[in-house]
Amino acid sequence: MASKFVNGILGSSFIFVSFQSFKEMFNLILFGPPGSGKGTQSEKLMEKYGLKHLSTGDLLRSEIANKTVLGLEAKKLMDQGQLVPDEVVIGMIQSALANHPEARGFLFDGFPRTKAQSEALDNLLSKYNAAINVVLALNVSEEELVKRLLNRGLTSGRSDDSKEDVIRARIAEYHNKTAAVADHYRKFDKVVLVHGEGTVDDIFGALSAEIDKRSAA
Ligand code: B4P
Repeated sequence: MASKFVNGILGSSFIFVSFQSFKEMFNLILFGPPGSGKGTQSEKLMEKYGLKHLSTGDLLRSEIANKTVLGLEAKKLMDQGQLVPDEVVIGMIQSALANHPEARGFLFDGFPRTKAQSEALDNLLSKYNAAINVVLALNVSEEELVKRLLNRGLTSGRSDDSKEDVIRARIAEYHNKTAAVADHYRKFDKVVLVHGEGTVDDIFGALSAEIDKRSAA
């Protein structure tokens, strides 16, 4: 399955370019379980800080909308609440970084989601003399996550939001594979827990305060 995906991406959009170094970058990971508000807050943060927003969920949904081979294979996994293979999303992020040499920094939303993706991201950024500055982790209870995603499913048309068992499978996948991402960055003292329940504006205020502390330092 993974190699089929990799062939798809290598055959289509995988690009090799020479790396450009930009030392002043500020790179942020917005972290949390499905439905914790990563997409919602990313929209506001990229507008405020001028960061380039990279959402692997959006990139995958765009492949699905365009009915590419990669998108059709990804949809099968996403519809079961499973993660897409590491090689696929790492390839997408590599291309996206290479395509935005002008970026002041990146806001990674929904990536990395496994330990292997975290290590690959660190390696990619090091080629730009850059690193992750902070991981902002949204903390939301499971019942609130399920409620939000079922609610979004009423209007979004997203098949992975319409069934409670798929939503619970996504949350289980998060605990099984994605929680390791926070463990990885905790070793470097880069993880900050932010309460993710309350109004969108209050949560945005708390996230902004954490960024301001670090970007001013
Ligand atoms: P994603 O697209 O990353 O999305 P998500 O986890 O569903 O949601 P997010 O946390 O962004 O929540 P949102 O702001 O929208 O992933 C989808 C799938 O793609 C994954 O399951 C996986 O299969 C695949 N995938 C993606 N990246 C991958 C990777 N790196 N590796 C492998 N597979 C990958 O908020 C949700 C809802 O809550 C919205 O309706 C919003 O309006 C509402 N909401 C937000 N904040 C709120 C608040 N404060 N109060 C009340 N409601 C709120």
